[in-house]
Amino acid sequence: MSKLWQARFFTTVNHLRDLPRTTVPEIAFAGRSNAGKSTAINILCNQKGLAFASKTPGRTQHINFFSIGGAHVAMHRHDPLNMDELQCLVADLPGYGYAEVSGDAKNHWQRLLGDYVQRREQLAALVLMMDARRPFTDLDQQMIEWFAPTGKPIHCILTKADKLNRNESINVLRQAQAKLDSYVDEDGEGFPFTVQLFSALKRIGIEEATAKIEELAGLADGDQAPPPDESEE
Ligand SMILES: Nc1nc2c(ncn2[C@@H]2O[C@H](COP(=O)(O)OP(=O)(O)OP(=O)(O)O)[C@@H](O)[C@H]2O)c(=O)[nH]1
Ligand SMILES: [Mg+2]
Repeated sequence: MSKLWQARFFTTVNHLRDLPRTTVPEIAFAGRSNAGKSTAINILCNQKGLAFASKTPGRTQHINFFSIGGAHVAMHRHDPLNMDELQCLVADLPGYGYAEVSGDAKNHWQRLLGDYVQRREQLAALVLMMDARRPFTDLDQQMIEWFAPTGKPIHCILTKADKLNRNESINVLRQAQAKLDSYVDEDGEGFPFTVQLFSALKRIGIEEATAKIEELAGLADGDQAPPPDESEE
């Protein structure tokens, strides 16, 4: 059983000043609206209604945080002792690129996103969810360029792989890896960027994503967290 299965709703944030004053590592799920972020969080946490997933794009407009460890403790900012058991936070970021959202709201959350990914020290890694049929849109690349200078890992998850046949899947994965390898810093060094295929519908890539996220969140380390038992998933 994965540690992610312990996830509980923690808090919703609409302004950077309200970010939780926690120090545990955070893993943030970013991606275009409708890419499948909330659906993937629900699957990975093995809880149907945890992150709101819907057929109406643009529904996740705030940053929703979920906690791992300290499972029954919601955020009490004035009572940090309650957070002793907290091990990690998972953030479901507002989807971007939803054309029908008006100017102000769009600007608000694009700024919220940009500032959060660039400045949040606790953010350990970004999980970038992209529809496998059209990965690396301009806004996805913007996200990568915002985050790359932090030197932290990005794990790309190509969602809805059930829409591709076997050959298409192989090609998309290969092209995505090549695209990620093409990012280099001023010294020509690559970045810690990885990629995989995923389908919530056909349950493709769940174990791979779980293992990667646990590793990035520091949940897979030695004594505090036994390694996930593959046979139970
Ligand atoms: N075929 C298929 N559809 C999926 C998959 N994952 C999600 N969907 C569908 O894609 C739509 C959007 O999924 P969400 O999880 O709400 O997307 P989101 O990225 O959270 O969207 P926002 O909250 O708007 O940012 C829903 O209709 C899901 O049922 C998948 O693996 N395969
Ligand atoms: Mg969502």
